[in-house]
Amino acid sequence: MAKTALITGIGGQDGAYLAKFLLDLGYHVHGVIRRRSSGEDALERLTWLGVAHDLHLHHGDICDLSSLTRIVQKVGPDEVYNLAAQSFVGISWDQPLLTGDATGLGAARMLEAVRLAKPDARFYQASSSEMFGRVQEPVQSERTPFWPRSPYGVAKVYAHWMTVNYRESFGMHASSGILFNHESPLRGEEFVTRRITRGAAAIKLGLADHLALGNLEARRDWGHARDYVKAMWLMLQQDQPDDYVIATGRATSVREVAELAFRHVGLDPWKHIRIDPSRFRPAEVDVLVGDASKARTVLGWQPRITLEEMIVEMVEADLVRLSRHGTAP
Ligand code: NDP
Ligand code: GDR
Repeated sequence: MAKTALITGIGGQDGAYLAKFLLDLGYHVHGVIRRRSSGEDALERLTWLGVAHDLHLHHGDICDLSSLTRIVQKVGPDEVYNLAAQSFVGISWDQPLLTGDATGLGAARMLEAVRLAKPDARFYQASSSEMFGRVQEPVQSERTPFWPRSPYGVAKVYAHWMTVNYRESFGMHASSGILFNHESPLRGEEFVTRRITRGAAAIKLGLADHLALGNLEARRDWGHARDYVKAMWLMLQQDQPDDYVIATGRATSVREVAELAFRHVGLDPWKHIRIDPSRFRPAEVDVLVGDASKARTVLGWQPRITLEEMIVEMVEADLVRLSRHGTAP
């Protein structure tokens, strides 16, 4: 019999790819979306992937326990993926309480909704490499202690431990994926890879002449969202719930990503990139690189798409979108 999945944050980058992945497996896919005054925008990514009409969508908010409980009760999911969050690290210093509410307490609310309405559902929490922050080991694994460096990272640590706690306290099948950065053409426009690919495309098309960036020396372990949503699903197919690092094992600087994107369209990045000091963060995470050997051994998971392939895919998608709409970033 077809399984039923419920995804919070279904309109986001990962939610869209996960929805498509699960639909392709034959799941009934339900999602939680927030009410907006301009309704269509919430489905933009799902439309891009051609799945917007194959889903069951429910209005709810990760800050509103009663809506979440009602949705879980109504849907009766086999699997719940909690992806909803205020996910932008940069803004979490400006909105620390909202970030704590949505990104931290939001996970607790979702765990409560599942415990109350469908306690045997399997639960996935979107944890983050930002929890490692000021890294305590050069390569981070499930055993590396956390030292978050932003209100976002702090909120994710709370959500992570609540997931572990519900597993230990109530025997829930609750797993947490500690995912390192993952990108795609559906990445939000404020994140650095997308700023770079969109900026390179805009300059190439003559819609802009420069791109403002912050810290070029930050290094991240960048993978592709399409590869990473498969790891989420694999975690929920295991007999035992557990926590897994999902990463490529390769760190690359913002500077190098800019080189890749601009060179792809035949531009010299250093003629166009300007440093904007206001884009530096109050506390920076200098370098993150993950050890996903547990996921490789237990889940049989490994990344397929290289950073180079991903950046080309992103630049090409931005060229298409900007040519169509003709707007500057
Ligand atoms: P996005 O920002 O693209 O998506 C977040 C989703 O959460 C959006 O659909 C957003 O809805 C929704 N959301 C935000 N606030 C609320 C709320 N109050 N109630 C209901 N829904 C809400 O993030 P990603 O897809 O990139 O990431 C998915 C999850 O994984 C997030 O929890 C993120 O923190 C985490 N993560 C992401 C990583 C990455 O590199 N992408 C790495 C590690 C963890 P709306 O569109 O209405 O704003
Ligand atoms: P991150 O992603 O904070 O790692 O969080 P982001 O792309 O925002 O920043 C990565 C690094 O690039 C530097 N940087 C810039 N960042 C942005 N956004 N804009 C710029 O102009 C810019 N210039 C340099 C940043 O300082 C940083 O060091 C992402 C999110 O998806 C989180 O939700 C997720 O948990 C983590 O990845 C893993």
